[in-house]
Amino acid sequence: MNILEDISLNLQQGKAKNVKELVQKALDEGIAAGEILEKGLLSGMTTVGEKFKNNEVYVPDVLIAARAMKAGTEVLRPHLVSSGVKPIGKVVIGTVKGDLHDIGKNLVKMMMEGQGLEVIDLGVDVSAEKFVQTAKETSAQIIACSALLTTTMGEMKNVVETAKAEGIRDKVTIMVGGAPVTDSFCKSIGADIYTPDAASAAEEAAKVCKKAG
Ligand code: B1M
Repeated sequence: MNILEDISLNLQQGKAKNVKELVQKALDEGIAAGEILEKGLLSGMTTVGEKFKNNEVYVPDVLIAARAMKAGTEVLRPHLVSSGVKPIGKVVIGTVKGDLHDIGKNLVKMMMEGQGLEVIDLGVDVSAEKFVQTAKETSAQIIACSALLTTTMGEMKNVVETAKAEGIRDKVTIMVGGAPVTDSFCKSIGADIYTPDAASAAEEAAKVCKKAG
């Protein structure tokens, strides 16, 4: 078994300490941070998701796998995030109201920071009012909403509507993403940009800020 498969397996088993050590070992061996993320951590999490869907593992198993994922991404963080550079723009990010999934959102945040953006992280279960109020107060160029549940993705429409009601719709770009979200959903709710993954979200956000600034 290669080290990336080993990371994936240990993540599936929720062995946070092993995951942390293996990620560091992989970095020391010269494997790129992006490859460790994709082929080790994300691959393990995808398997956990499939097993969860098939009732082969349950919520507590998913939680400990998520904890191992976090431990691994923390080791990768310095390799994905550039430091000491003047931010090119400001993003308010969060997982929408009613939704507690934050692994994807945290990755988007990390990648955006890597693109030189300042990211204000509101965490999970964030109301439309909170997204808009914070964007208003901080003059952020972008609101980035993540949702993992089909039952919560509709909350993104409230973000768009609240931004209109608060008079900032023309000043802020609203980005949406998360497993159930699609480009056609993005268009149907009047949001601006849908991206399928964290890296493309960060690239698009950087483009928006470079254009504005
Ligand atoms: Co939940 N969960 N979960 N869960 N969970 C899913 C999402 C589910 C698909 C599992 C399944 O049935 N196969 C399912 C949703 C079904 C649906 O809505 N159709 C589900 C369910 C049902 C639930 C509960 C209702 C279970 C229950 O209690 N019975 C419950 C809901 C709680 C709540 O939120 N209110 C629940 C709870 C949990 C845990 C707490 C146990 C845990 C979350 C821990 C945490 O996040 N801290 C959890 C997990 C881990 C998952 C799975 C297994 C993995 C999600 C994940 O982190 N993936 C997930 C199954 C799956 O996705 N395969 C599942 C890795 C992550 C990197 O991917 O977040 O998609 P993702 O992010 C991607 C892209 O989507 C994108 O970038 C990332 C990759 O580059 N992206 C963006 C994300 N946000 C973006 C924003 C952007 C752009 C791109 O622009 C702004």
